[in-house]
Amino acid sequence: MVRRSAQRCVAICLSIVEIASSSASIWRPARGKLRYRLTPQPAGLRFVHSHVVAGTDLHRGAYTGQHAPVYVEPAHDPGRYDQEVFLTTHEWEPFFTGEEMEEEEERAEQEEDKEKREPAANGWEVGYRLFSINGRALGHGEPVRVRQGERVLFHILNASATENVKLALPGHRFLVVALDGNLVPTLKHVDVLRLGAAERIDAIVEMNHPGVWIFGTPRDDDRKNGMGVVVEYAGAGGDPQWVSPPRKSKWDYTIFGSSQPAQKTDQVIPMTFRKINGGKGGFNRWTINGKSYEDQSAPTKLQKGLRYRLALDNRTDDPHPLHLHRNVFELTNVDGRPTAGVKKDVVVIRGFGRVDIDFTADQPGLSLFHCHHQLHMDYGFMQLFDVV
Ligand SMILES: [Cu+2]
Repeated sequence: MVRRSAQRCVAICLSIVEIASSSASIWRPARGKLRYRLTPQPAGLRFVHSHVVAGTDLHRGAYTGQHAPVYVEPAHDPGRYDQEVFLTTHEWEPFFTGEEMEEEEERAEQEEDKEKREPAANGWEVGYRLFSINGRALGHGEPVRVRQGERVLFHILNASATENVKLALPGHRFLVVALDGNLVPTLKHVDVLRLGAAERIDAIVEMNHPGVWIFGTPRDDDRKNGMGVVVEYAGAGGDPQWVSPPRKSKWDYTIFGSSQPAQKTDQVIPMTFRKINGGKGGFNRWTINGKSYEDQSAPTKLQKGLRYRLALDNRTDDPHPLHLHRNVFELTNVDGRPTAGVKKDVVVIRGFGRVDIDFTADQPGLSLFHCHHQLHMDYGFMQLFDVV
């Protein structure tokens, strides 16, 4: 039984702000008001959301609608687009289920790792009845209105508590220009976008395929339950059309990387993630280097100014959207593929995957590292760093 607290926490994941609290989070009393000042930086697409612990209560924290995208406009913007459109995905009416919610494709990738699965039965997962973009189920909001020949800059945020999402727009490709608000070194076209919980993508679409289309998830059930928005060309009519994207459109962060080698690091910190299966009707617990958050005796100390590599090793069959507060990190290796220059604050590590992320410890004080999947975070998947 988790008791409802009279407090609410709103996390400011807006930017690298120095707020006199451990993880750039602020508490305010129920029905209270809070005013604070900050210098918006760095430029790019950011995410404000509740960081309250939900535990067994699916009406708290990131399960709720307490979220918003925030766009810090760059001081200099070449403006190579005709209009900007903000899209935020979210799921509603969550429920506990015994079924694993992973995607078919990810499950197939993990077939070979099956023998590594823990023997105890998997604990509760979270499913949803309704899906939305910008708070409306597909067909219930205003369409995105475009004209042929326009370049539309989409700012997309996955504000899910637990879900990774894929999005496609039939007949169109996305030119990805920024990930988590940070410009990518190599602009690339993709057919399908993938966003882990809390990830953001800025992508330009050239409107060169007139019609009325569904911009939505390729997962048929989720799209039918609302995960989509209509894109309508001026002068086009009829029902919105959906066409499944090409089958082999695998998401790969490294295609956006630079060919330059990554900067040298001063120290490597291995972080191994494991799951203690909760069994039928129980909750899985999560450990980092053998310890859940509540069993970690002290924050991991980092020395100010040094460049660190977190060598992330996922020994579980679930993908995890891993987030480090108050910092922007650089991806330097994804499942054995070296890369550089892709700067993010959330990275999805696939089941049994390995990712290296580098950052300079230039934010003094405490910063929280955690899985952005609410159920994982609430059941131990967190660790504090302390830059001294
Ligand atoms: Cu996780």
